[in-house]
Amino acid sequence: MERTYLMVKPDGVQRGLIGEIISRFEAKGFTLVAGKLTQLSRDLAETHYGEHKERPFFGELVDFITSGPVFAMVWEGENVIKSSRTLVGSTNPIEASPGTIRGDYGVHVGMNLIHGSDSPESAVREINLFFTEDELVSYKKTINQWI
Ligand code: DAT
Ligand code: MG
Repeated sequence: MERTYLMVKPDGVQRGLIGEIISRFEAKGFTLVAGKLTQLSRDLAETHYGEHKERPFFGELVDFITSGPVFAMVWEGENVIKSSRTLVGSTNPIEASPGTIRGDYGVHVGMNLIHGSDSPESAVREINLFFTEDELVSYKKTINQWI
């Protein structure tokens, strides 16, 4: 079954939106495989966002993502990578549709509440960056036959 890495960013944690965000993925029908509150080191943040190293906002992005605790998660389900990106919404909250997490709660592109892996390759890379194999819990939910 497909897995993805999702992370409530420091703004989402400060605003008390961890529960609301988890609820959306649970309600959609996905399965939580791992979760922890953690604060990123600069090193880990720079590795995680390595693809944006040359972008003008890179320094600001690393400052922000290390500025407070994040809630790191792994979720599982059919097409969960693409589907969770749809639930998250466009990068810039101004463009994110109402009903998406960024569309409902975000204002500023730098503080867009949540990260979600954008491809199967990034999902594997990011899951391994934040979690060890024994932190990932595999289990069956009987309700899944109805999803
Ligand atoms: P996403 O988080 O939707 O995958 P991304 O990978 O292009 O978006 O960028 C990573 C993060 O960097 C994004 O969530 C917020 C920040 N960011 C992107 N574009 C930005 C910009 N033009 N100015 C400031 N921050 C930006
Ligand atoms: Mg991205």
